[in-house]
Amino acid sequence: EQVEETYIMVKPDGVQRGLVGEIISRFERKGFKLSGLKLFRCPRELAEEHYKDLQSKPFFPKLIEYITSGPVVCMAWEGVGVVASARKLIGSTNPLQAEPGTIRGDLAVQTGRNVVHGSDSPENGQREIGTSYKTQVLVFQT
Ligand code: YYY
Ligand code: MG
Repeated sequence: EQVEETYIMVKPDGVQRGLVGEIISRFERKGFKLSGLKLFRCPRELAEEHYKDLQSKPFFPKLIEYITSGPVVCMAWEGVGVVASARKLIGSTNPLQAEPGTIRGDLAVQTGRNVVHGSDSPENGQREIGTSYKTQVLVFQT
């Protein structure tokens, strides 16, 4: 078992609804280590890079529109097994199918407004932290 990192992002609806503290608190209480955090408005190019695996999906344009619609809170979380565990804490993509007790299960109803992102593999964790967290956005407006 080795320490890994995952990229967690509170999406614009989560920030707007005031759920940042609630979401951070769930990862803190679980016992993972917060290793980076920033608030920014994601530029279109970064959003497209972040979600590049979904480029061919019919919902891609709406997804990019949504994720760039307001400020997001980007985080890197660290720990043994954090990638898979964070996905469990977050719950299924469709909040109506997400178990009660999960973030999406407790706090959301729409797939297109599911309040939080979490990496699906350690490789994507590294990639997404590199894309959205470490990239310097020199001109940004929240
Ligand atoms: O990893 P996760 O966020 O649970 O789902 P993905 O399949 O990676 O899709 C990313 C993102 O796209 C999802 O959180 C909402 C949106 N989306 C959508 O709007 N409609 C779908 N049918 C599937 C996903
Ligand atoms: Mg995904």
